[in-house]
Amino acid sequence: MKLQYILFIILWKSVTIYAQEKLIINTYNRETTSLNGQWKYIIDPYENGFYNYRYQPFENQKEPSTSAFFTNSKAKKKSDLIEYDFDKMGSITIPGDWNTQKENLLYYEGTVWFKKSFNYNKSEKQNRVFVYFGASNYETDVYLNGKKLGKHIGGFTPFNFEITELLKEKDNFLVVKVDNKRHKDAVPTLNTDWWNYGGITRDVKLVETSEGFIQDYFIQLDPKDKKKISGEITLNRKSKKYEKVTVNIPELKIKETYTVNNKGKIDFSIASSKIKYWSLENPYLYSVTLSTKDDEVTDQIGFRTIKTKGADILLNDKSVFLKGISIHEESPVNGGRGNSKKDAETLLLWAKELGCNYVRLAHYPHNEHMVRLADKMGMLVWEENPVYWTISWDNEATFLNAKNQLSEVIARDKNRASVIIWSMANETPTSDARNAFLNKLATYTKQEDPTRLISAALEQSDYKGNPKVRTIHDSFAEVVDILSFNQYIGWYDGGIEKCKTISWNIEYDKPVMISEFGAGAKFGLHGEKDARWNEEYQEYLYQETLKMIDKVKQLRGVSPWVLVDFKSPRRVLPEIQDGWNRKGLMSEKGEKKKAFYVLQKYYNDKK
Ligand code: GCB
Repeated sequence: MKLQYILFIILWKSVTIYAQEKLIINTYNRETTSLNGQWKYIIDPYENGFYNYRYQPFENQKEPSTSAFFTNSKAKKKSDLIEYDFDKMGSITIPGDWNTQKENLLYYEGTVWFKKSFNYNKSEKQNRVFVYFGASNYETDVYLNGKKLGKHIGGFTPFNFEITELLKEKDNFLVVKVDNKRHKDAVPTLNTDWWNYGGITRDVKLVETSEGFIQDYFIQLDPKDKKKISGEITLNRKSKKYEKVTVNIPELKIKETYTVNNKGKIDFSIASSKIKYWSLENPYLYSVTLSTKDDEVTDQIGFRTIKTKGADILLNDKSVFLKGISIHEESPVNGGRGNSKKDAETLLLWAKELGCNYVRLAHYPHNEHMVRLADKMGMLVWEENPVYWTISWDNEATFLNAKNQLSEVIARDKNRASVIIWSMANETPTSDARNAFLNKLATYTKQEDPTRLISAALEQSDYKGNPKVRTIHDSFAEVVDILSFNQYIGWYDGGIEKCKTISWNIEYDKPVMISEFGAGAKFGLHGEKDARWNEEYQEYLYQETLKMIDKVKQLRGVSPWVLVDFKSPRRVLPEIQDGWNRKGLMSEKGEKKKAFYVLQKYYNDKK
């Protein structure tokens, strides 16, 4: 009985936490109203605006006290006691992390409240309106006009709430509580090697839709037949009058109308012999328009296949070597969490200059501009779930959280031709609980998207106790389509000379990818190649590592660590690190270190 009760509570908790409204995809191509700009904010380390002095949440009260910050109350009479006032507070730019905008918040981990007031006129009376967040780190509670819309957990994926009933023409106030405290059971967990930027870090917008609208679709080349475009489309409809959906790809002279089933869904498959495939040389995107009686949405979609065969990765049935680089989502030159189109463009152009045809977006989903631009540029992409190092593998809520974050990035990016790999995790220590956790994530991913490859950045180890021969000893290697692993021989594992002594025995007939290797170097620091932090050390390590990994016969890709130096509180060495992980091939200001040219040459020479 007791156990049943506990199970019920766990289930109830997980359902209440994760029962999210379904994502509206492709808000990028819809008419939206931006709520970006200046927002008022209150720093609230004790969560005084959320709990009363008995630590009971105000939102559980029938009529929340005016002390609750989400009520945005004002003293009306001189006798009123209200101990806050958003409108008298300072402003902060949204989207944007708080750490780099406010000096006193550089290391802050806790709650900040944000408030935006706005007026809104719907274009049609019966229309619906949603508020959409590109991402906000980490735990987000959203309120409109004093009423709770919902909660979102996870720092790097989009979410939305319907606000049709609460929205007024004048004086709406949207209050958002964001808490970036780290937790052992969270995803990621307490320990990472990147800055825990807090705040509303991506765009906020209002999406106005008709009563029945196209919420979601997954349109791609039929993985089994390159002469067919297939897909599914889901409507969100209040009434059954939305019955038909038209798929229009003018360039292919495709225009077909379908009737939805009782769940508001259609599945379709259309033959066409004239499809120009999306490729690295010609990243061709078709304009695909979906329409109902009064909704229309267009997307730019590339059609390609991605598979593996033995040790080969096949893009449109042709073998490809992934010339990659790992990237963190930091704004080049300006610093802080990156978000803008310009940030994406700078990073991807640097990767292109390096000779890359592929990027590993580490260690969490990056913003949508990155993948959209990769689609246009013909750059392949690895997207990663922030299951990093030591997650609470036994905790069901942690699993549901990881799964939910993964589901949101898949929902957002499943129509992007550039995205070829969903990565489950990074450097996770093997154990039964971890294996079960990752297996469940992989099974779920294959169900959601059977058209892409699965991987995870694993770790290597000695082969049968011999430190000179390295292998992968991890049962998750059986599950992945691409066998990726990180290795730091010459940096964390001995000196550079060691690279010359290592050989590999990897017994899988799968493509192998080295998802990380690297060395720290401070831009402008020159000297002996055996002295750490010199650019020459990093240069030499790249030379020796590339020779060493070329001995892996199944090697089909590399994404060294990392394109640009990035901020990390773990990196405290004065005069060298000063809060920066220095493994970038470029400094945080975009200056190229010597190793940049080593990798560039390797990629340029590689077939
Ligand atoms: C790793 C991690 C990465 C770190 C890097 C380092 O293996 O995957 O997140 O930043 O090493 O610099 O130590």
